Amino acid sequence: MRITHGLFIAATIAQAKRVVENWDITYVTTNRGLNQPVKRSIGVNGQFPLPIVKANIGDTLVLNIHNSLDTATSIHTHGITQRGTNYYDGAPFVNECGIAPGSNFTYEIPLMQSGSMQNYDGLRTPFIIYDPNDPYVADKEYLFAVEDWWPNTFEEIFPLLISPDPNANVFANPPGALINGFSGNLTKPMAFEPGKTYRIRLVSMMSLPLWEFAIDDHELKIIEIDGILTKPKTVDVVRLAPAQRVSVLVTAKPSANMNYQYHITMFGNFLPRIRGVFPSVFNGTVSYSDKAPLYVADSIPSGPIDEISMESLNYNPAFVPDHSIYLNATSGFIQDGSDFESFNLVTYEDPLVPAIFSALTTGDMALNPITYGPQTNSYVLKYGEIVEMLLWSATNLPHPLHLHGHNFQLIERGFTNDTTGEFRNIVPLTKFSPLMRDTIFVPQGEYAVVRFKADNPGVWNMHCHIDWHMGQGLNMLFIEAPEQMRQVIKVPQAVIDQCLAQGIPTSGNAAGNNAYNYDAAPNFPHLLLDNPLSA
Ligand SMILES: [Cu+2]
Repeated sequence: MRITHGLFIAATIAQAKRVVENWDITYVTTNRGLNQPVKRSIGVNGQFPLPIVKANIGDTLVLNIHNSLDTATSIHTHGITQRGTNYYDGAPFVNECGIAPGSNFTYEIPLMQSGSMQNYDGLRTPFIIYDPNDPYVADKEYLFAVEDWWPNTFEEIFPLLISPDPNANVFANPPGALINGFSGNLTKPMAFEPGKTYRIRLVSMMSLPLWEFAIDDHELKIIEIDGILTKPKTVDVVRLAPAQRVSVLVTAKPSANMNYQYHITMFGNFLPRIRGVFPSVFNGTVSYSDKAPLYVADSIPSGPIDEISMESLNYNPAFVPDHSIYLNATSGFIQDGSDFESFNLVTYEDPLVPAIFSALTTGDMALNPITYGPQTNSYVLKYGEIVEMLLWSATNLPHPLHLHGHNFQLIERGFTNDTTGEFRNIVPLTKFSPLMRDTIFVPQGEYAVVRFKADNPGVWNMHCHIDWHMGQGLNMLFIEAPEQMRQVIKVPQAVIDQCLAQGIPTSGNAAGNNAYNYDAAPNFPHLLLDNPLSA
C-alpha cells in the first residue's frame, strides 16, 4: 500500500503573496546523527532536515515538486482543509494519482487557515501559517517538532508488522528521536527574558510514539490545537499523539535569578519499555542568565490534556447530528495468520480509479458507496449534513485518527467496556463551544464521539496517523456531496497528466467500469478477530 507523504501545518492577513518552494524529493542515506545504522530515507534537495515552510494567512503556497524517487510520491498539507482544491490534498488513489517518478508537479494551495505536516521515511516538515490578526500576542516564538527515526525503512519493517511469526519483533531495532530535525541529545536552549511572553509551537511528526512537553516551574497556557484557536487553558504538561499540534503561551519569570529546564519525553504505554527509547527524556535549558543556578525539579509532570473541558475560542456550540457513523478500529487476521488493521473489519485497499474521479464521472452511481470499491470503506455524505463519528478502539491498540478536509468537534469520551456509562465524559451541549481539532487520539479500550459539518465537497480520508496502522489498512473515505463536487471541483490538467503518465484511469467506478461491475476492484478478506493459527 502506498503511504501518503506529509507536510505538518502549525497554523496561525497580511498582503497576500505567493510563497514558492522548489522541492526535489530525493533519497538520502543517513542516520540523522543518531547512534544507529544509516538507512535509505527521503529528503528534499538532497538535504535534511527538510526546509520548514512559513507563510501568512491569505498567501498561496506554490510547491514545485520534482520526484527523484523510483516510486510515486505526493505531498499532503496536514491541517489544510483544501476547500475547492480537493485534488491538491495529496492522497494517492483518493484525490490524485501521485507524482510519477522523474516528473514535475506543482501544488498551488490557497492558505485560508492558520496553524501547524509528514511520513515514516522522513518526508515531513513543519508548516507554519501566521495570522497577523492573531488575538494571542507573544514577544517571541519557539518551535519543537519531534519525530521518531527508525533504522529500518517502511518497506523493511512492514513484513515484520504483519508477520504471523510470533518471534517477528518490530522493536528489535528501536528508533531514536529527532527534535527540529537533529538528534534529541542536542537540545538547544531557549533564552527567556524576565516578564516576556513566548509562544511555543509543539508539532508531532511522530510515526508511532506519543510525546510530552513541560518546563520546570512554568505554566503552559494552551491557545491553539490543530490550527484552531482555543480559550486559554493552563496546564503543566502537553501530551501530543502523532500528527497533533499545540501552541502554548509561556510567561517568563519576573526575575533572572534562576535557570530552568524543559523536558521532551517520547513514550507510549502501548509500547515496550526499552530503557532510553520508550520512554526517553531529552532535557534542554531555559536560560535567563549565565550566572544563575539551575532550578532542580523533583519530577516531570505527565498526563493527557483534558480536551473535554476545553473550548474553541470562537463560539460554535455542539452540532446536532443528522447522520451517525460507527467506526470501530479493529485489528484482525487473515487465514495465513497475518495481522492487519481495519475499520469495522474492512481493510483499506486503494481503488484502481482514484475516488475523486469516480465521484466526478459516474453520474447517479456516485451516490452509491460501492462505486468506490469494496475495500475503501466509503461513506457518501449529503451537502451540509452534520456527521457524527463514533470512533471505537475496542482492541489493544491506540489510534490517533485524522480526518482530512475538516475539523471536528469533540463531544464525548469513554471506555468501550463501560456498559453503565459511569465513566462517560460528555461536553455541555449548549452554551459551550466544544474543542475543534483534526486529529483525535483514541487509546486502546476507549472511544470518542466527534461531529463535523459536511460543507467541503470532495473526497476525504479518515485514517490512523500511526504510519504502521495506516499501512495495515486503517483508513476509509468520505465521499462528500458528489453532486456539489461537480460544480466546485475542476481538476487541473496537470493532475490528470500525472494519472496518464502512470497508466491510472480517470473515470468510472473503483474497477474502472461504468456499470455495476466491480470484479476488477481490489478485494481483501474480512478480518478474523481470532488468529486462525492459534485456534
Ligand atoms: Cu492506529
